[in-house]
Amino acid sequence: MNLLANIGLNAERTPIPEGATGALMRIVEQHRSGYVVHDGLKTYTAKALPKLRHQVSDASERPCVGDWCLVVERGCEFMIERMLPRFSTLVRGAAGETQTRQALAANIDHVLIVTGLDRDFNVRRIERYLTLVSGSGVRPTLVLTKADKNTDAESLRAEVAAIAPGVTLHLVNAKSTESCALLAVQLRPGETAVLVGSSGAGKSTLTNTLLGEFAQATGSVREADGRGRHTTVSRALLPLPGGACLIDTPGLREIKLTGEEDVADSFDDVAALAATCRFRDCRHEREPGCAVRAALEDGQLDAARFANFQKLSAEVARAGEGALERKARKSYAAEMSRAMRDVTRRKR
Ligand SMILES: Nc1nc2c(ncn2[C@@H]2O[C@H](COP(=O)(O)OP(=O)(O)OP(=O)(O)O)[C@@H](O)[C@H]2O)c(=O)[nH]1
Ligand SMILES: [Mg+2]
Ligand SMILES: [Zn+2]
Repeated sequence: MNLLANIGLNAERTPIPEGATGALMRIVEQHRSGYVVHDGLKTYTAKALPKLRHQVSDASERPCVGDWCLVVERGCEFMIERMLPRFSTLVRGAAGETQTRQALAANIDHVLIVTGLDRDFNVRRIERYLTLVSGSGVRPTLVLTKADKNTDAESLRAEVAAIAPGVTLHLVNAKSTESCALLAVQLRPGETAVLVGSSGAGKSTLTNTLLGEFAQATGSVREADGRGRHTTVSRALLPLPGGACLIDTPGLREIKLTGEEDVADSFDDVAALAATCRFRDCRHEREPGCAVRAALEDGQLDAARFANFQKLSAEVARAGEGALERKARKSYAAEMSRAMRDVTRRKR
């Protein structure tokens, strides 16, 4: 149990089911062909029982990096036989037109949203990430990298601080240990953080710096040869020397919302204004007594931020309708299987 604490186990948050068989391990890597699991001492390649991958009501319930699971040795293979409930999950809408969701990481305390102060810099994208995280109940932290390469770094930091009041913000050179020191102490022992951001933003560079002298030993992260080349191809959980765990992920091409986000949380300034509009259902178009329009007119609220708020709100609403449909289908399926069971019972 002590060893598992090194890879983030907290028995209060992840109670071990009674009568459980198998060894408790954490999924530390996820590939197309299978998983890598960690028992606190060593890693093993493992497969998951097909039912864990296919008999789930939503793709986001499939085993993913950060998950705790029970593993059994079968012949010369390790098999993930059972998943333990998650205390948190970072989910996004799966790429493409499908209405499914994809889990990016499980059992995490922190999401580090990484943006490079180069061509990657985009305040609207940061707002989108903050909105995605708002639905997960996980604490976001913003990390601006490549501060060493941008002479305007301080003013960009101020621009980001203005759209994310109350969110911790770090301006770093991801290659420098000193520059990342404040961020490093924020990753507390026993906690797990996941890095998200575009390809080339500096997630793996940051991971290597935080790993310090252990960077080479892991072999799981590679230094990029350029930016935006999708260097990292799979997600990996790495124990940091300070006792926290860090999950490095491949750059996301699409940050699709799931419908479970809380836009009022990532845009609390707009939400506060909207609460003072004369009409409760004000659409902030031509209604009299609209506090949002007034704030836009006197420059108190930035027009681009408001446009993004409208856009993201519409996306959440649309994705939410899909989620409701899924829920209805799920309860219909449960209803049917209950009815079938009743029928077979009566036959007996
Ligand atoms: N000067 C400077 N270069 C950086 C910084 N952060 C990252 N880089 C460089 O940017 C490039 C991309 O960095 P990576 O760490 O591979 O980016 P990534 O986010 O892991 O990208 P993917 O794995 O493709 O998602 C590398 O050449 C890094 O050396 C920084 O803070 N300062
Ligand atoms: Mg990478
Ligand atoms: Zn209004």
